[in-house]
Amino acid sequence: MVNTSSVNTLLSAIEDTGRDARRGGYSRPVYSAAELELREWFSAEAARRNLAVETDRNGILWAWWDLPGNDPTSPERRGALVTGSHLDSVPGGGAFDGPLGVASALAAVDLLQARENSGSLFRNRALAVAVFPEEEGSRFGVACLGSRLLAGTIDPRKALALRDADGNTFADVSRANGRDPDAMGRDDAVLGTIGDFVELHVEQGRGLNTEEFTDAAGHGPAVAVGGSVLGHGRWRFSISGQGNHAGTTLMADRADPMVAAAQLIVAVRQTAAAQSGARATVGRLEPVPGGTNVIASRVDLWLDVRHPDDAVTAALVEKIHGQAQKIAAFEGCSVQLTEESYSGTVHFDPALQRSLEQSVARTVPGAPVLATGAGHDAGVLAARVPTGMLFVRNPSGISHSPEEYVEDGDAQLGVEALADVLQDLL
Ligand code: HGY
Ligand code: MN
Ligand code: MN
Repeated sequence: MVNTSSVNTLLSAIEDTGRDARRGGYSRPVYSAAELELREWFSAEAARRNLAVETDRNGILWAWWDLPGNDPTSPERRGALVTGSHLDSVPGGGAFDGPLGVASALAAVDLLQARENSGSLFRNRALAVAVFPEEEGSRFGVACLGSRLLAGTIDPRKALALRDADGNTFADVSRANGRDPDAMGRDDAVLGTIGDFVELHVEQGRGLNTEEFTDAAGHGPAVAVGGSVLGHGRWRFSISGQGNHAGTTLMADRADPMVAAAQLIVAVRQTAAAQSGARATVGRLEPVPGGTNVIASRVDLWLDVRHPDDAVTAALVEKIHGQAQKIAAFEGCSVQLTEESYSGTVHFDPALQRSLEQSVARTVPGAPVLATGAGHDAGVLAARVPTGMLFVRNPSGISHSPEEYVEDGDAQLGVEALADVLQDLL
């Protein structure tokens, strides 16, 4: 009998991996020592469950629970059921964004294997737990890089040329971690093994915690079914001015890109606040050279814009670009805009969503269907295979922060709901 471990035990085993003393929380960029340690942890936990662990050409980890008698070396895995999520994090991220989905998948396998051993589960297809690299895009700048490569929704040449803050290309780092960059990109053989993909994820936002679903005593459904993923993109503004000395340059003689950047950030907030349903954020700004006594010569800043209607997102970016040009000109600077990534709004497969609603209702009656404002690999893979999501209640809704949190009991309910979902789909 495989010694099962609860999702909370699984998560506590990695609670010290990749802690960020300066930012708080965790910094686990793809292929960093921390993320590699998490890959080792995952592979060991999968092996303990007799899952066959493989890494595909794009660096995606697959842990296979093949059908009884299937030879894992040459199985007919077409149309398998896949669950999982990611292990990489944003800088200073929380403990649950990604790992909750991976740990819950492993804990759900425990429940399913116990049900099969007791004769209450019959499977007619294989199950795999997948771990997608660079979901956050924290190291190479494009979110869901692994699933985009698999799905063929990013040009591999563009992906492989992406550079991290130290100038390493994704190609070099992938090669250093055992990949062949020339083989990376859309993988129809792997896509053919995915019949359905279901991702469990910590809720990011307060959907489950609104009065609509939770009473004054805090009682309400701990799990929701995903309905859609908000369209979202990332754009880089490079504002160039005149680098100079902070002490010898009179105020009237300056072309300071930092001042232009500051005005642009305020304009971004005002523009988004005026458009219902829009979210726009500048969370990252890099002055060059970045000295205390130096007027910057250039400032790069990154814009994240999201809205349910892709046309509105495009119009917002266009408007912000116009504002940036005016502001830069006024400051004697120039500005360049580059789109780094974009994913349109995705509605999950309706039939799969209905199946998830029915299965989840057994463990979590009244579980609602919620949209999410966060991007996910399930949103990217929806372009190629039926995908669905489950969200587990996060009391504060805070995410991409050390304060992200899930109650142990809710995490366990999430595992039971996921196990029921997987059992019904198997
Ligand atoms: O940015 C996102 O929404 C996701 O967390 N990568
Ligand atoms: Mn995230
Ligand atoms: Mn995530």
